[in-house]
Amino acid sequence: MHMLSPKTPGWLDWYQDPSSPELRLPAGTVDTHCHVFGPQAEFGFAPERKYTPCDGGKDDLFALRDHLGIARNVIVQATCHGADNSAMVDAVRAAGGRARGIATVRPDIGEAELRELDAAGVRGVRFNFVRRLVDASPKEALRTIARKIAPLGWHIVLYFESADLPELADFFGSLPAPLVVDHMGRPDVTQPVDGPEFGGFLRFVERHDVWVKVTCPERLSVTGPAALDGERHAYTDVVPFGRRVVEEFPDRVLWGTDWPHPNLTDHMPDDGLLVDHVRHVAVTEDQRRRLLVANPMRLYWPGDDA
Ligand code: 0GY
Repeated sequence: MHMLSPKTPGWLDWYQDPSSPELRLPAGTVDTHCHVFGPQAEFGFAPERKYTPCDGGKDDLFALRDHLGIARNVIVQATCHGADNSAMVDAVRAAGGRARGIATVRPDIGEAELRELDAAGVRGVRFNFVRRLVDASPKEALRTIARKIAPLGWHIVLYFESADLPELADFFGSLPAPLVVDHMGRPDVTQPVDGPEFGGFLRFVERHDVWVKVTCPERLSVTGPAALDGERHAYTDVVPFGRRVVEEFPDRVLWGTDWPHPNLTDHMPDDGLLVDHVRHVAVTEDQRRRLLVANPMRLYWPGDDA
């Protein structure tokens, strides 16, 4: 057996005993942003990875899904697995129709392999521009991938830092497939929600009919997990950003846990508290029904009733 790599120092493990949320999620809720890590002994990590995580396999993901009252998952290929999608595909298959996948592929991928991923439940690719996570890919290589996946009806999940959007927006807008943005484009939440940075992001979303994941308050927050007035109300500085996106684009917002929460070193979120955060960004039942059920079903299970 090969030697297992030690976890990146300082890296926190996912929360072992998540609380039960006060919010009862609507039936059919989809977690559109989560990952699997290994387990490493079964699905080794990629040599080019920038971090080595703890294990976070499909059984633990499905246990969390059931604990929180989630019906379905969209499992996004994590960078620690590079372009080897086997752990993600194994998890999607094991979910028996209750999961979809987002893959990482190289530009030389063939049609047969793409069709196999599609049959397994993959519905998109992720393009990652976050420098601490991946080496840069030439735009031409990404265009090639986009041209190959578009005929399958897949979409492109974009992960970037907010400061990089002005330089990337035209390229994104030229891609021949629907766009989905991770974590609200990672706004600097110390800037005003009406300021130029988030305003530029909202205009980009409007112009290109982009879908937005209202995810990762724990990653964006500066105020952190401290609960307000003893209530289950954390990450309060992120709330105005989530709320703005939900109000402006009620039919193109998506939600997810981001379990097992890669690369967190200061605190690890209680996933039950993350569910309760949803009450503060989607304040009406109708907003929550769209965010949690109707929108992700339209994107990932079109034609299926929740
Ligand atoms: C996220 C965020 C991060 C990592 C990854 O694939 C990944 O490694 O996505 C991050 O470090 O910000 O979406 O899980």
